[in-house]
Amino acid sequence: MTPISSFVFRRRMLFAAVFLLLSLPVSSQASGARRDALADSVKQEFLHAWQGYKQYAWGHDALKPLSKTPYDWYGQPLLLTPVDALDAMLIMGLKEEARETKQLILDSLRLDRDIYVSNFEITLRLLGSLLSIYQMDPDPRFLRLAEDLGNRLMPAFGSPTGLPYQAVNLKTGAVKGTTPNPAETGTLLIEFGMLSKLTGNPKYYAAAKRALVETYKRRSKIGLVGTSINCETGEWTDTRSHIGGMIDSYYEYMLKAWLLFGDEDCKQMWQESIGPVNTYLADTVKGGLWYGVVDMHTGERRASIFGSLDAFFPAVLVLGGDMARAQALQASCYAMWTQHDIEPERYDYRKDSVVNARYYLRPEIIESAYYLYHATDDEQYRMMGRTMFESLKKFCRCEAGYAELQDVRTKEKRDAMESFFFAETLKYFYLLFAEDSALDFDSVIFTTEAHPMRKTFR
Ligand code: DMJ
Repeated sequence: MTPISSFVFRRRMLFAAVFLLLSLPVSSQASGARRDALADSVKQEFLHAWQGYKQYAWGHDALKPLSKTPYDWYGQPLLLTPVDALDAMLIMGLKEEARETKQLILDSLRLDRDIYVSNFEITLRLLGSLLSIYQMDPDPRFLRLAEDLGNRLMPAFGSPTGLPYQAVNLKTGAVKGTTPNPAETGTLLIEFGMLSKLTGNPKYYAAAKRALVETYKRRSKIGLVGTSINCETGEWTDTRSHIGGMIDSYYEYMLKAWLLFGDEDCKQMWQESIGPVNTYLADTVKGGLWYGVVDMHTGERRASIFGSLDAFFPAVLVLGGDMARAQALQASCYAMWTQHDIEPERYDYRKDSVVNARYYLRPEIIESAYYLYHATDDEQYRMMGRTMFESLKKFCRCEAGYAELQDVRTKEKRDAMESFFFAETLKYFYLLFAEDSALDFDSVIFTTEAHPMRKTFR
């Protein structure tokens, strides 16, 4: 089923569901109450972690939750956590926290700083957030901040190929970092594209789309991309191909840019890319579906490594209409999670062993459970969510918030809590349990940082 026709199908199913709802048995009502209680519990945990940020790191990028100290990525604050977290507060109805956070951002977010920032990370965490906040709270100051930030990041696209440099100085526009990966070159179009739609200035869309197209144009004869590319020469510098970190959202944005903007080139790039991904990267082991690592030119298998970042792919498959692979892959992701009650960063699915034991409080597997629940109404995905939420509380909660794990086997904690814990992990848990009452899934496309972009910008 194509994504569009699957949406139409689901809309029809909605009418049927309304009739069903009217005749729900008491046990279903009870499960509805449990669901509300779970959504409320996510909100309480959000407040717990937010309280820690407020008390020990207010005005800084992030909180180190074990030492209870603030942390700024570039030595000077860009308010990464508050900006990334604000739309989650609005979705959860945390009005007072949202009001204070808005004030903090408008009073103290300063962008004219003499620092080199990652074009990719700042686009995801700041630009995407500012635009999504603006769609929820149309205060023109949010759009002005987004436009200012977009203009400061634009020099990144000034390479001879149009593939972006990795870092840009927010004050001077100087650039550095000549070997971006496809995630860095191809995960910009939703944010920059939306900036164009909302400001009426097409230059942002054009630059980000060119970066995506230039990456795609350099795919191998068998249709795959590598792990890094020189943005000045256009030559691949690492030819390993996979769907994990450093490539992941390159695929996600082709599909989403088509669905959000109706961009036919993106549709064509997605349709040309998903076949080779399934042909060469998919790997069935003991009946389970995984996606591994191959050489981009020959398709020869290089490794059987999968990890917490790869767990975004079931959600993308759902959006692309491939329910069978989405469900099979989510089952593998969940098996990876339950082995140690929390997923490792990297896992060898053929050797059945942990390769990198950290857990960064990542959201991807929860995001996929949310998409699958939305598409199937199958309670197993909410049960997965409940189990994962319980393990998170058990192993990662600490006095000042939530802490990453140094090792999922020993559950030793690590002194970090990334902004995406608020922006994505807790948001997706909340949406999985509260679902349509909190946000109409079909009216938005989520950025890779879980910022919902409304489709009605036109
Ligand atoms: C987020 O910053 C984004 O989801 C990105 O696409 C990948 N990694 C993190 C969360 O794990």
